[in-house]
Amino acid sequence: VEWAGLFHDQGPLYDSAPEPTASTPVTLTFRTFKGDITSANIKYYDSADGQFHWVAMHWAANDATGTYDLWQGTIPATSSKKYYRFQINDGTATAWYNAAGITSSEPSSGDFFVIPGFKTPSWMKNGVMYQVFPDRFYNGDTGNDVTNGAYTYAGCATEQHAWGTGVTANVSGCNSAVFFGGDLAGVDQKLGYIKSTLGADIIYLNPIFSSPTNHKYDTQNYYTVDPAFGSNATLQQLIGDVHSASNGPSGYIILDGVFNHSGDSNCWFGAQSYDAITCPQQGAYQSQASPYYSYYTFQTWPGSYSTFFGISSMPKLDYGASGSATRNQIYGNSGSVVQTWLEQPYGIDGWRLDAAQYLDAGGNNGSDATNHQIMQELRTAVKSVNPNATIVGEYWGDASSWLDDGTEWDGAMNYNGFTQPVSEWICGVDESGNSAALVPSKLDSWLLGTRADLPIDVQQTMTNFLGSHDTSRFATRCGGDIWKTYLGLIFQMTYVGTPTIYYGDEYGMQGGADPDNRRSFDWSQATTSNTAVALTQQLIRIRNTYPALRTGSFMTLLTDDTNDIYAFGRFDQNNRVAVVLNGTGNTETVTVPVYEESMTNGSQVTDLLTGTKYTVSGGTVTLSVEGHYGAILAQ
Ligand code: ARE
Ligand code: CA
Repeated sequence: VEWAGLFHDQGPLYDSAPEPTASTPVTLTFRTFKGDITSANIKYYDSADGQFHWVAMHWAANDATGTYDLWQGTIPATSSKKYYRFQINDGTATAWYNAAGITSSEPSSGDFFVIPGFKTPSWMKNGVMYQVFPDRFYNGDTGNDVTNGAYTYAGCATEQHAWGTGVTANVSGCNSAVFFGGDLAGVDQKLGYIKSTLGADIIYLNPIFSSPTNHKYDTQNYYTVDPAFGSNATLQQLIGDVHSASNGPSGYIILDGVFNHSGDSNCWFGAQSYDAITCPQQGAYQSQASPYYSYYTFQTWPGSYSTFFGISSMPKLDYGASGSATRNQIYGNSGSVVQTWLEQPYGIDGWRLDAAQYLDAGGNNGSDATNHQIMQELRTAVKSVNPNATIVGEYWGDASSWLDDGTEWDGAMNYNGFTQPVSEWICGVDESGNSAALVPSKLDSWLLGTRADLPIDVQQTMTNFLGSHDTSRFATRCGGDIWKTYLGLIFQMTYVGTPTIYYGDEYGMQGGADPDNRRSFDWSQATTSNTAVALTQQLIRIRNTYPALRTGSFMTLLTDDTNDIYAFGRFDQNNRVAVVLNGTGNTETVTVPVYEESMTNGSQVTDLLTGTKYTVSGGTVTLSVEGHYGAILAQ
């Protein structure tokens, strides 16, 4: 069996029903070199009977170039989850093929998923996300700014900094008390930049509910927008304007759901206060008779309690058993925290779940049956308000246990399957800045392996970002070379998953680790006369024009470790695109084997970035690609 000819994925040309229902049969197409094999079989595991089943495939057609045979077989429709792999025989040898790759002996993991009834929101697959850290994006209302010494919290007096100055506090340990004045009115006023200029249509806001710190991960009140960011009415206005088509494409908005812990100033807890809020009842820290006592876990009351990472201002919520007061409060019914913001009059489009792996009972830190049960209940709550709303989990490793059976999250922040490998390839360091170089073949197998862990619908809604509010800035990690940002942007906008721009990354904003990764946005850069911003705009337009870049197949075309070139195909019924990325600093001449995605000899392809046209010959395209740049060849 010639391994180089074998291909299948769950793209539209190879899978008749990537989102099957219980009544949809799934017809699979498998590619081999022409005349190479004598038989092929689908072997699938059906969770309904716990057995493997075989489907003999039949020859169906040749591809457009005449280079390949296409074989087909059908998995019958039922409501149960199934996992499939292929067995390929040429009369003497056998090969096995599944999402994790090709092997000569039968694999025991890495099968493709069939999950009847499961689908992720199509707006997540087809959109581009823009992440805003509200205090640092734009000051739309100076009337709500936090001034110097407005209050003292956790021993830190608030500090008001002028836009564009450093993010570090005067008093060490008080970084979270530094305020620049950005707010929701500011995001609203700049929707034209996000939606029209850049073309992004999904806004993800870091926490906005009332809290004493600039990052607001220590929630005082889950039902109130922080006064420094505006009011609930400002949020309602912003949501309406995001949804509206009057300032760019009609869009979507997701909020940061910080449900592992509250702040210690929350009335439920009541250990610290910093403003004039009077709590109607005593919190768990103040009285064991508090109605909220069961919301937290005390080892010894009141001084010793479970927290997020030992941070006393972030007491951990105790989710108890199904139906507990805490679960009801956070997501149990209409009027719970999760549901309130999904419901009218607000109508957000989903939640990013902070520290999602840790939600648990009894002060435990998750990754067990209770955490998964909570996530399933939370999903049910979200979808009961809006089946089209999304859930994006925060997890830095392999998140597949929350994603592989369609009952918990719709996607996750893709540190593991995008940020980390891309950073190592382009910058030569990992997301924490430690030296780690990656060659294209290793990059490719990393990406393949992480995709293989996930159902296709989830692959397409993993959020792919170059950096976040928890990592150093991509531009800084890459040593300040703006060309590496160009390459990162091209990769991000052509890869599988929801591209996510952390505000400022579109112009190469600099910054080290937290808090330096949260500098105030430089509005003088936010114009298409900035080359990176113009490129971002161009790339988003290209992505929006070619569905193949969003929901098409992904096929590796070239991993050239010597010349540091990585090329892959994205294609569907209507378009074939070949993306060529140059990891070196020099212009290189590259020959890419495009016959692999059935581009025929003599046909023309256009580099969508430069407009240059090339002709396919000998099954390849030869082109020149600038250093730390790329080409997007489309047919
Ligand atoms: C602040 C200071 C820090 C200081 C810390 C402790 O800025 O310099 O070290 O206080 O005093 C929020 C704020 C932070 C703040 C923090 C604590 O944004 O600025 O830090 O609260 O007050 C792990 C968690 C993951 C978490 C990251 C940061 O698993 O959930 O650490 N990310 C979320 C948010 C954060 C937020 C919180 C959680 C808390 O996105 O912004 O912090 O609500 C490996 C591990 C991961 C680990 C990761 C990073 O990959 O596998 O589990 O993530 O490293 O450490
Ligand atoms: Ca303000």
